[in-house]
Amino acid sequence: MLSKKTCLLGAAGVAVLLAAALPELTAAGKAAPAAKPTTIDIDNFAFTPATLTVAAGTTVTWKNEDDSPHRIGDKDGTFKSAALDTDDTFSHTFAKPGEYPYICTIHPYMVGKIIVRPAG
Ligand SMILES: [Cu+2]
Repeated sequence: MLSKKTCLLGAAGVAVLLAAALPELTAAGKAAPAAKPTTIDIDNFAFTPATLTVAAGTTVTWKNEDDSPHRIGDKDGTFKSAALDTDDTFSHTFAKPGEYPYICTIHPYMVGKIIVRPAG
């Protein structure tokens, strides 16, 4: 009787240990990519890359490599830069998943899109 009881407790104990260990391993594996900054070059009146997919929480930086000023803004007003002169940068952190089409508000034919996936 005693040995049977001990065996049952042992199986339950292993299950508890596994349940405690697995979420930690999963979280550690997915934490790294979200913190990586990402840069979009503005060159020759175009955004490169034109479409960028990032994890939620990622900070995206635009850098103006043109001699002409550019000003970034999305259609919903979520983010908006000042006019960027040559070598100026603008950064925005995308906290919420979704699609964010944007343009250069000085040259509206310049279009780009940020796609934000849920973190993890
Ligand atoms: Cu422009």
